[in-house]
Amino acid sequence: MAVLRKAPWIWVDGELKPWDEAKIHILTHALHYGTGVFEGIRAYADGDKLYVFRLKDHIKRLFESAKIYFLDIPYSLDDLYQATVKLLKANGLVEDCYIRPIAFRGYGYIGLNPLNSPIHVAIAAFPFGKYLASRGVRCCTSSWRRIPSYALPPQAKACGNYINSVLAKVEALKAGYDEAVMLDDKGYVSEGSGENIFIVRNGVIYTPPVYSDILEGITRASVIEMACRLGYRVVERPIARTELYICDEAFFTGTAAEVTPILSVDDRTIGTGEEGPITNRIRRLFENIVRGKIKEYRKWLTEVKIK
Ligand code: PY5
Repeated sequence: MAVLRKAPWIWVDGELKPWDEAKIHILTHALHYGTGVFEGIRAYADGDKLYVFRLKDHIKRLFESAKIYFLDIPYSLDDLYQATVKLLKANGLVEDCYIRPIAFRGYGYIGLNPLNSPIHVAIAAFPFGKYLASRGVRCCTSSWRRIPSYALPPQAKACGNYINSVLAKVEALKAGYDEAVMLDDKGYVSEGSGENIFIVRNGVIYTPPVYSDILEGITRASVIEMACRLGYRVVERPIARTELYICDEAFFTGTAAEVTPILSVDDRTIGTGEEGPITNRIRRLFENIVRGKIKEYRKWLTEVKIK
């Protein structure tokens, strides 16, 4: 069984608690009904400091997800920003980390109405390496469709949404693939189980629009900005399933996935079956940006001195 590597502290409702003491009650509303929202953030180690990638943007999205569910986070954006920095310093880890803030409805009431259950906020940060294989992944199209926003808005990063992603991910793994590509309810390409998707055709980069029921990824927005600045044309438009089979290149983006090449979809090899040149250029630029090596993108990084 895969186990997380522990860190000394977890920030819970305003205080740092030892890792093993950060616990919740069995009757936590969010455990039963998925009534929580969360974020995934990465911090990259460089000597004695960490660079947190787009920390403010992630916390802002946490508040936006919470707003959709009337989940009034009892902290300000700046409070959670400072709490994250404080946690990273307290943990003292100078290695690549994953940061997981979560706001959720706690123990109080067993009925569906969440509004009378207490709201808790926690932030965990722990050592984390690659999420998907860096050389690339083999994908299948999931038989599970991405939840349509008229049923459950994928634009909110809500805990309950992820049961849809879990169905797709497990289906892909059991069929011998690494990752699933989900279609939206109209049959257009939506996203991976936990990543946004891009394809390249004749030098132009395409990615599904928000109305294809995607999470508006922060890595996606970053890659769009980077690709435009490199001089590529980036077009947000619906993508047909068959375009995945005949495109020149395809890749996933996400906090966990970073920039990961897609090598095949439904057993159709993409391009040469290896990372394509445009994907390679974007991935390398991304890797340099997150480690603070490119001056004009330093604006995306929060530098946290650890020692
Ligand atoms: N789409 C979905 C469904 C996601 O869960 C994620 C992030 C993304 C897209 C990419 O968004 P961003 O670029 O803002 O990270 N997924 C989480 C992550 O930390 C959880 C994955 C296990 O990457």
